[in-house]
Amino acid sequence: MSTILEQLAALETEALDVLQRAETTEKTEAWHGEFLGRKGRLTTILRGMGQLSAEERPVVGRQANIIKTTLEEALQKHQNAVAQSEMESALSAEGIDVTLPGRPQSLGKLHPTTQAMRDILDIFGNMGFQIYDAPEVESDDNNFTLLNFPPGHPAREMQDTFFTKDEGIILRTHTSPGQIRAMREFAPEPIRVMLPGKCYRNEDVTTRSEMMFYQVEGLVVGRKVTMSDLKGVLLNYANKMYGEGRKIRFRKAYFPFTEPSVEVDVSCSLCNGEGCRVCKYQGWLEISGAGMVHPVVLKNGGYDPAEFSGFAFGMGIERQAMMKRQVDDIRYFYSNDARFLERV
Ligand code: FA5
Repeated sequence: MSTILEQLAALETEALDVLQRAETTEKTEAWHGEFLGRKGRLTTILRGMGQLSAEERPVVGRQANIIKTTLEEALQKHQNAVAQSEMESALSAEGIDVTLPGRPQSLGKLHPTTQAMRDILDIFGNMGFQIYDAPEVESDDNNFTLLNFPPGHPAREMQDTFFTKDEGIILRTHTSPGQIRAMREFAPEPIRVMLPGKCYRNEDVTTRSEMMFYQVEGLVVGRKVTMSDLKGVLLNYANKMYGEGRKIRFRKAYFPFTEPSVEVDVSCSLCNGEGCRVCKYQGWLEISGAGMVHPVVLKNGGYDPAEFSGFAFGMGIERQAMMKRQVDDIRYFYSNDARFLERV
């Protein structure tokens, strides 16, 4: 009898020891099979009870039951602990650290041409100008003839033109043909409009020139519109666009549709007119062509030049954006390089 009791005691010690080292549910199940299962080691020992006497059997049987209960309870406790720790490690593996900062989302931004156009239209909008939309595919008449470029006039060569298959229909080379459209719509009422949009010129592409670019045209017609009004409007624009304290200057120029005609410069905002790399050491940057609307154009628009006068100006949007954001090559604008578009 004592050998069976010894075997039982040894089994209990070993089983409890092995159980402590069973770290997974799988291992605890294997432990159960090995020690307590139908073919397990406890059953195997108890098979030897057949050889015991009738007095010995209940003693051994009681002891075997005590050990079985002890082992089952130990298993239950250990299984709970293993399940708990397995759950904790699964949770921490999948876990979300709510204290981490969020990942920044890239929102995209407006194209620099759109930004410049909006800035410009905002400034003139505050001066009471309305936006007037005119088409990019234009008649030769509106683009040239009615703007006082007679057929064969050498000034037509100033703007290399893209023609269409249709006789007399071209891609507009500037926004000025919109002047004729606006005047014909509103005459004889006074007008104050901005005409934004794309223009096309069959030119070599260089750091300063594209074949497709944007302009915005300003046009004011009324009974007493003067050159000083033009200067006041453009000075106010220059201060709003390039910062307070800007000066402007007019240089004499030639456009067939304005008389007198000028090129308008703004004092460089970077060097304050001292001269620097951006203004090519001139102290001035060109912002616009401008002038008083030519009497022939007023007449073509439906106004009596004896009674009405007007001024007009036309500026290149990319060139304004280049000056404001210090971009040195116009070709970046439409080459779709995201690095440029993100930077400016
Ligand atoms: C004109 O187009 C006139 N219609 C402007 C005007 C309007 C004068 C009203 C008087 C009254 P010009 O050809 O200079 O003028 O062009 C005006 C501006 O358009 C230029 O100063 C420049 O900023 C821009 N521009 C002209 N050609 C290109 C080009 N190929 N690429 C980019 N910008 C251009």
